[in-house]
Amino acid sequence: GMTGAGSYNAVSWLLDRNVAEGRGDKLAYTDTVSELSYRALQTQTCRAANLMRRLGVRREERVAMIMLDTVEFPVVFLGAIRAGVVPVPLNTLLTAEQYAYVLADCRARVLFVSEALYPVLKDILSGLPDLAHVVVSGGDAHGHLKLADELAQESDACETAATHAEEPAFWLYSSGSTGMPKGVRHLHANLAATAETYARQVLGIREDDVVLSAAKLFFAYGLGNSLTFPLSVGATTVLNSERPTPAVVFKLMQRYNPTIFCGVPTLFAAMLNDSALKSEAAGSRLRICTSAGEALPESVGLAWKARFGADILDGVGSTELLHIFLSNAPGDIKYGTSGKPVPGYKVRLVNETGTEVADGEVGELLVDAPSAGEGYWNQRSKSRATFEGNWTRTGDKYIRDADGRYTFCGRADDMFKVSGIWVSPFEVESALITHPAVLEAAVVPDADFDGLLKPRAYVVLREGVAPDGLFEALKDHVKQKVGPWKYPRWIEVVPSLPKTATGKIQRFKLREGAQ
Ligand code: 3SK
Repeated sequence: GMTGAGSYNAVSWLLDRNVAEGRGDKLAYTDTVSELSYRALQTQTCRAANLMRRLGVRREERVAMIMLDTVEFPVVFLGAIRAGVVPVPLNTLLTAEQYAYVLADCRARVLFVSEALYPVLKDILSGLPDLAHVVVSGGDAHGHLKLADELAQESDACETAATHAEEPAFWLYSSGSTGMPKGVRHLHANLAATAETYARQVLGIREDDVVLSAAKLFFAYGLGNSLTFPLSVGATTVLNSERPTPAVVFKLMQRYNPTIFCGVPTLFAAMLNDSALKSEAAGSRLRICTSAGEALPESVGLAWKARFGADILDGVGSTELLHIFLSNAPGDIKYGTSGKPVPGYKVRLVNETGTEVADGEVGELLVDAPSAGEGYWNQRSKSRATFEGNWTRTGDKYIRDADGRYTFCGRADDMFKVSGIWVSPFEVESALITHPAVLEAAVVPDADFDGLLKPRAYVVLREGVAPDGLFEALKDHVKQKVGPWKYPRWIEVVPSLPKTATGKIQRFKLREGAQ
């Protein structure tokens, strides 16, 4: 077993097993520039583990990663875990101040950084007393160590640390809707827990799959899609270091013909609207797609299925729980819902007093997850508020129907009452985007002349739409779709919506602007 006194290192299970079972020559990764077979990935991670030790990093210490999605990412991430060192992959889009906070918070001993991302860091590195080395991947090393040169000095032979299944293997920072990011400590056993539940039993990933994920490896969603899941079955992963625009994704689809594509709703919608969609070859081998980050509108799921013949499995996960715990399943899809609990996960909907609510009533979603993080680093009260024994609070409001399917109603703190009746911003947004003029929408409460809360909408229009007479049409549209009191009293056209790193709309930012 994975628990108890015996040792368990996630890299033995995820990676070494592939070589032991005869998949050494199979392609594990391509990033359009470099390729790594399973055997090459095994030896490179051994070199990386040796490098960690040579640089003086001890077991349980953290190394930070600010790296683009290239083949060096799995080498450093799995190399650290092999050495019993704890990698902390960080969002590649943070500001210098956010990096200064997070690097100090996790006390990184070594920072692995892609050369293209170095400029934002150069002024903060001297203010980090725990940081002993910077290792730069690709291009100029800027006076620091160069990853390729350092790996080249190391031996292919290494010792895999005899870690415990229940010790922290890596951390992920959770952005949340407010406050500084919090470091979630994830255990060695958590990787296999997501692979054996969602990936195997819902997604049905197989050895012959070729996976392409728009979500990057530093996100929990991308880490599962592009590392845990494909390695767990010996499949092949295409990594994309660029921003995943429709044009970039279509080009990769044409070149590599993935069988699984993992996207987010905004991207699926943008791809369906893009002129590159006409390229016939793209997506011809797709057998299934996944969506997370925010709820997938029904219209997008149906249009995608009609164009590509592949379903999108909409699911919900979190950084705290590592991957998806509620999902639609092949052959059991209801677009517009988040589906049912993933096998191995239990969910509950509770009211403010902690009592379970009946079908058809809104409650906060709690999850009993085999892949839950151990807690937030150095955040006792936030850990206690989120990780309640076996149950993890998600902060998401859901409703369950008689078939046991769950539908998203908004963040616990985004709901508001109009005329004494709860309004889910998400419900009004969903109605707005069924109007042909609207690409995206966000709804927040705002006070009217009488100081009473009413919905205010921010909309991103589709290309070429003229706003004349549009606002009245949108108000009527919402009244008809979801009820007369829910229509947005004010509508503003914006070029884009503020979103978290995982694609969730940051309504709190819009609320601050509104009130
Ligand atoms: O945003 C999600 O639904 C998600 C899915 C998988 C892993 C992590 C997250 C945040």
